[in-house]
Amino acid sequence: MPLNIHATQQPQSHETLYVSTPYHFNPDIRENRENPVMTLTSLLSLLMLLWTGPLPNGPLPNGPDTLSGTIYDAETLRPLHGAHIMVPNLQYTTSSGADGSFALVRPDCPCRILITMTGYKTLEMDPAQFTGTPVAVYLEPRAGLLSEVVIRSAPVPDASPRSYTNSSLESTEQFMQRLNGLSMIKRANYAWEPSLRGMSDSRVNVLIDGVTMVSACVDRMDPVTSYVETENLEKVDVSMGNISFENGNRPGGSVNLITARPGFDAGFYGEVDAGYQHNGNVQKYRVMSGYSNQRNALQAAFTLRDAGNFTAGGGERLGLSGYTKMNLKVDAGRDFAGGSRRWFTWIGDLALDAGYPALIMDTDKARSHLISYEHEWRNPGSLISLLRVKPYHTRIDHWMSDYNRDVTTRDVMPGMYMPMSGKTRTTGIRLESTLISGRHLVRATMNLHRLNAFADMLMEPVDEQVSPMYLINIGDAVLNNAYVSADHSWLMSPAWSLNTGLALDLSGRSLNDPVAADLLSIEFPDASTGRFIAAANWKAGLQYQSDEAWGISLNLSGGSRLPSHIESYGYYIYNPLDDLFYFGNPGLKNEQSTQVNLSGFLNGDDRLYGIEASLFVNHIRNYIGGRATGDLFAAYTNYDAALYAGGEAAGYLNPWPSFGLTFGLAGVYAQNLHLDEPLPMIPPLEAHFGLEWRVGSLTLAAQVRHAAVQRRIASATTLETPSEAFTVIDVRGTWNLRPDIQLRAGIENIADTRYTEHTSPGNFPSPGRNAQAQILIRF
Ligand SMILES: [Cu+2]
Repeated sequence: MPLNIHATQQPQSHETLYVSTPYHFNPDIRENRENPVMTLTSLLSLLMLLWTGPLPNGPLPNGPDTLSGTIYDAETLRPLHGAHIMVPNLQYTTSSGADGSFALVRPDCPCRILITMTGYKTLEMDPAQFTGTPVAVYLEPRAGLLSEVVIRSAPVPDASPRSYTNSSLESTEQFMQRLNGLSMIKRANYAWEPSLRGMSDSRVNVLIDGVTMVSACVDRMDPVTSYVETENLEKVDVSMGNISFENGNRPGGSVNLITARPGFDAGFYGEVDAGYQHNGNVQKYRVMSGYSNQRNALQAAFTLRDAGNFTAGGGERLGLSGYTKMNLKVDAGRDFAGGSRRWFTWIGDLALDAGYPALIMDTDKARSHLISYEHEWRNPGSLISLLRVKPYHTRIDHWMSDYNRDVTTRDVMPGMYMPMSGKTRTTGIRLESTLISGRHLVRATMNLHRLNAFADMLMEPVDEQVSPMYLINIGDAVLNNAYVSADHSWLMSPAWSLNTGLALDLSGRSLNDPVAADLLSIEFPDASTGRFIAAANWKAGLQYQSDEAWGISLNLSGGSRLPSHIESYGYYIYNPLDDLFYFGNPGLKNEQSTQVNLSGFLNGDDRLYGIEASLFVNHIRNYIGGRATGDLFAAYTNYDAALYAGGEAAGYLNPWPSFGLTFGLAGVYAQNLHLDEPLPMIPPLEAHFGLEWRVGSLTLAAQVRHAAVQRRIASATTLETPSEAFTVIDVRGTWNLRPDIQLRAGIENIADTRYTEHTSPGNFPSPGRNAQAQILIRF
C-alpha cells in the first residue's frame, strides 16, 4: 500500500550527517567509538560548537514510528527542495519541503531507504541510521556543465548532459575535449595533453585519484592523462582557473582523473569488450573481472590497444602514427565497520613503438606504475564527515629515439641520432578532510611529495668515424614539495554564500648531479641550483542562488606558481614549436596570477533546459616563457606580464524525455604584454552542438564541432602559423541487445574533413573518417 507523508517544518539542527556515497555506513556506535579518529573528532566538534554557537533543538525527533531529517546540497549546504525519499519494496515515498525537511513512517522491514534528486547522486541509507534528532542528509551534486565529465557504465535517463557512458569508443581525451574551455594538444594519435583556457603543462595540475604524477618525457610526449584508460574512469573533475584549491593551485586549473572502484557484495562478475576502428586498423580488447562480498572487494582490469598508421582527412596516410599500449589496474578494498574503508590500487601502463608525427622522434617504450594505499573514514555522527589518508608512489620510465627517422635531411641537428631517456619518481602522502558544522563547510587538503627527475641523451653521428656525445638533460633534480590548503564555505542565508580559501606551496629543490649543476651555473652564474621557494594563494567568492532556478557567483583570487623542474633545471631540451634548444633557469621567479571569474546558471522547470556561462580575466606577472639567446638556443625567463581573458557557455534542452540537445561555446584572448604579441598555442573560438535520441534500447547521438580561424599567433617566441576554421561531424549509436550485451558503432569525421588543431605542433593533422564498432559483454 503506497503511503505519502508530507514534509513538516524542521529547524536546521542536526547531530548526524550523511553524505551521499555509493555505499552505506554501519550505524554501530560502539564500532565508531573504537575508531581512533573519534577522539580528534570529538575535540574538534567541541571547538566547532564554540565557533558556531549552540544548536537549537529540533521538535520532531526520530522515533520508533517516524524517520525525519533535512536534505542539503553537500557542496553549497543549501537545503534541497523536492528530493524523493523512498523505500523501494514497500513503495513508501515522500519528498522534501522548501526547507529540505522530510518525515516518513518508519518501515518495519530490513530494507533500504533511497534518497534521490535530479542532478544529485542517489544516497542509500539504513533505517537504523535515523535515531535521535532529525538527521542531516547531504547529497553530492552530479556533473556541472562546465566542470565535470562523469563516465557511467550505463546510460542514465536523468543524467546531466556532461555525463557519458563508459566502454564507449572514445578515448579519455575525446571525452574531455567536449568540455568547453578545454582543448587538446596533439603530438600523436594518442597521449593528448589537456589545455585549459589556453594554458597547459605546468600551468595545469593533472592528477590521478588526487595523486601527483609527473611526466618523464622532456618533450611532453607523455602527459599524465595517457597513463589511465577511459574504461577505468568514473569521472574527470575539471576546475578552470584557480577557484578550486583541492587539487593544487595552478593558474589554468586542475584535472583530476577519478578511477572507478569495485562495489561490495557483488559476488563474482566481469566484463569483456572488443572494439575495432577502421582508420589505422585500431584494435582494442579489455577484460575486467572481480569478486566481492560484504567486507572485501578485489578487481582487475586489463586493456590492450594496438593501432597502425592512420589516415588524415582527404586521404593522406601519416607514417609513424601507430602505437601499442597495455594497461592493468588492480583494486583491493576492505570495508570496516564504522564507515572506514581501505583501498590498495595499482595502475601499470606500458606503451611500445608509439609514433609522434608532430615531433622529431618517437617513443620506443614508456612504462609507468602508480601504487596507492588509501584509508578513508566517513564519520556520519561527527563534525569531520570525511577523512582520507593516502600514501602513494609513482614511477615513469621513458625511452625515445629518432632511429626510425631519416636524420640526414632534417633541419635540426642533421646527421645525428639523438636517443633520449627520462624518468620521474614521486613519493608522497595526501590528506583530505571535510568538516561540516551548521552552515559552515571546511575542506582541508595536504599533499606532501618528493619528486625525483632525471633525463639524458646521446648524440650519435650517422658518420661512425665521429664519436658520440653524452648529455644530461635533467641532472637528478630533487624537489621536496608541500601543498596545504583550506577552503571554507559559509551559507550566510538561504540565498547567499561566501567562499574563502588559503593555500600554501613550499618547495625545497636541488640539482644533485654535479656536472649538470656546473653546466647550468655557466649559463646562469648568479643563480644557485639549490633553493627553497614558497608561494601563497588566496581566494574569495560570493554566490547568490535562488532555488535551483538561477544563480550567479563572483570569484577573485591571487595565486603564485612555482617554476617546474624543467623550467628550473632543464638543459639542452629541444622545443619543436620554435626549433630551439632550451635551458632551464634556476633563478626564475614565481608566476603571479590575479583572476576574476564571473559565472551564472539558469535552469528551466523539470530540467527542460539549462544554461551555464563563465567569464574570466587572468593577469599574470612574471610570466615564464622562452626567450631566444641565439640562433639555436633559448632560455626560460620571466616576462613582465601576460593577460588571458575569455569565457565559456554551455547549455541543454530536453524537449521530450527521449530527445536532448546540447551546445557549448568557448573562447580565449591571450597576449604577452611584455612583447606586445599574442601568446602561443591559444585555441581559437570553438562551438559544439550535439543531439541525442533514445528509442527503446537504442541510443543515437550526433556531435558537430566547429573551430574558428586562429590568426592571433606568436612570432617573437614561437614559430607559429595561423590555422584555418574547420567543422567535424561525428555520429554514434548504442544498442542494448540484452541487459548483458551491448553493441556500439559510430563514424567520426563523417565528411572526411582534413583539419589541424591550432594547439597541435607542426600543423599535425587529425584523423579523417573513422568507422568503428564495439561489443561489450557483462557477466
Ligand atoms: Cu619522449
